[in-house]
Amino acid sequence: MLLSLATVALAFFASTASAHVYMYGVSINGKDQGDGRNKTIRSPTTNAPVTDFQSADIACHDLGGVAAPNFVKAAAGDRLAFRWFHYNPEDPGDVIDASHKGAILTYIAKYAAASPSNGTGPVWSKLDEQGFEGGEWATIKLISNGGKAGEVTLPKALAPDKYLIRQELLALHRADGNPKDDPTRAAESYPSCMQFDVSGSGNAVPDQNFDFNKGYSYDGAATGLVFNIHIPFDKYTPPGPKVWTGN
Ligand SMILES: [Cu+2]
Repeated sequence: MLLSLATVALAFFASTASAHVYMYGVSINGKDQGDGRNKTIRSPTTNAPVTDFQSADIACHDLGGVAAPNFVKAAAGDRLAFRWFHYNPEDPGDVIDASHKGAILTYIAKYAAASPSNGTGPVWSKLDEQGFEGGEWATIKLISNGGKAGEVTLPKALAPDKYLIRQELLALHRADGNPKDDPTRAAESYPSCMQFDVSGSGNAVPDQNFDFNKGYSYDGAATGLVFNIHIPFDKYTPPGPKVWTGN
C-alpha cells in the first residue's frame, strides 16, 4: 500500500516536472544560430509556466528585465524558427510533455535600453500565431519537429532597429478555468524573449501597443486563454491582437 502510494506520488511529480520548456536558440532562413541562452535570450531561471497575467513575468518571464549581452543579427524579410527544449537541448526527443497541447505566438517590441525594459507596458505587436491548424496543435507539431517551431517571417517593411522578439508556448491542457476560482486550472504561458538587431530599408514601426498585463486575462473578454481542449470544438482563436504585417 505504501509502495503504491509512493508510486502514485512519484508519477504525479514526474508528470508535473516533465512538463515544462526553455528556449534554446533560433535558426534564420534555415541556418542555426547556436546556443542563445543568456547570450541573446533573456533566459529565465525556471522552465515553469507563467499563469498570472497580472505579473510582469508574462512579458519576458522572470529575468525579463535583465538585458542579454548580445543581439542576433537578422534582416527584414528573414524567416525565424525558434527552438525549444525541456531539459536536454541535445536530445530532439526532449521538447515538452505531449500533454501540453496549445498555441505558439510571437510578438515584437522596439528594444528599449532604458527602464522599463522588461517588456511590460503597451509595447508589443504580434508577428505570428500558430494555433490549431490542420487538425493539430502547434506545440504537438513542435514536438514532431524536434523542438523547432514553425517559421515566423519578419515583415519586409520592418524598420531597421533593435528589437525584442518574444515567442510564447501557450499550453492549454488545463486552461478550462480561472486560477482565481480553482488553482488547478490555468493557461500555462512559457514566454521567452530574444534580442535582435534587424537590418533593412523599410520604415514600418510595430504599432499595436499591446500590453500583456491588460490584454491577457481570464475574464472571458480576452479570447483563447480560457478554453477546454478536451471536448470537441470547431476552432480556436489565440489571444492578443491580429497579426501585424507591416503594411
Ligand atoms: Cu509544464
